[in-house]
Amino acid sequence: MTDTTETPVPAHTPAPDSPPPHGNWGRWGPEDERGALNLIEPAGVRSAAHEIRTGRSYSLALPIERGNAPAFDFRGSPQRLTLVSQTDDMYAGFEGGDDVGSNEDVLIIPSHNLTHMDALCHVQAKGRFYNGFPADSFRSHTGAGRCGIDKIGAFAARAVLLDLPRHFDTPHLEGGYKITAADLTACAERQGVEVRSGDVLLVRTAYLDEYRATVAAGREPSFAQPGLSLDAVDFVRSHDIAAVGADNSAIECIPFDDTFLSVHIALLVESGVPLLEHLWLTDLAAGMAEAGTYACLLCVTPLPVTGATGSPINPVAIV
Ligand code: UVW
Repeated sequence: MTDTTETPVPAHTPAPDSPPPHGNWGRWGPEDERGALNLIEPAGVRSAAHEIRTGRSYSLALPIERGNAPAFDFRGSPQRLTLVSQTDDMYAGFEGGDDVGSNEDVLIIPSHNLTHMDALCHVQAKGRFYNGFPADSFRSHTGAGRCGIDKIGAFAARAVLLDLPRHFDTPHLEGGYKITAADLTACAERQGVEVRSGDVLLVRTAYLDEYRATVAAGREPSFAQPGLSLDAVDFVRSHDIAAVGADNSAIECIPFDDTFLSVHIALLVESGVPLLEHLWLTDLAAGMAEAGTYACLLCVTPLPVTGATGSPINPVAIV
């Protein structure tokens, strides 16, 4: 883990320009680094617990191995390296250790590769992170001085799943499809689920199903992905969503809507809404359809790595 003991946290220089007009800068105070997660109220979590119907738990994480999701080349693949094994006699010399062995490994997992959470420092725009923190509060040696994943903490919340392929009666949304606010509203209405302030919004596109099937068949997956358009950001903001998750690589559609990383900028930077990416939502969607509910209790536990820009996660949804 990075040693941060000798580097002071950079002072918060107020943004020189006016804050984004529709965002959340200043809403929870000038020093806030948790953003829209502040919207999660204990009463909402209790109500989610009361909505549990079957008591079944669903992991939303992909297996951590090569080939399960697309990744930029610079991120590399996850690696499990054996550190010692029972063949290494590492306890020789310890009293009673001659007949005892153990196995240990080292895990190298890029923080933005498989199922993961983006911290609010992951993307900057015009030199600013969420709440106007300066982009140079991130340093190569120490990582994020502001808005790192360690500022998020573990959380539980009410979550709502919007299953768009089911809504549109299609196996998966097409690559590049731009999900709109109207799509999300219509899907929620059809599913009969109320979206409330402080909810985590889970958007299923079935992109990962299609990606994995394509790779398994030895074909080249398409670069294009379905995902949120800039228009859908209005749905997130108007419902005061605490975090957004999806079964694609970047929450947003690829090619990007309008400009590069436009939805990342609107959600992470302007609104302080953290992102949960490469979620496996297919088993949860089937379980919810069977249970006749699209709301659940969701527990998310990013690793508290000081200064990290994101973390692998294994979210658990209880239906
Ligand atoms: C980018 O899209 C830049 O990263 P992530 O996939 O972690 O959101």
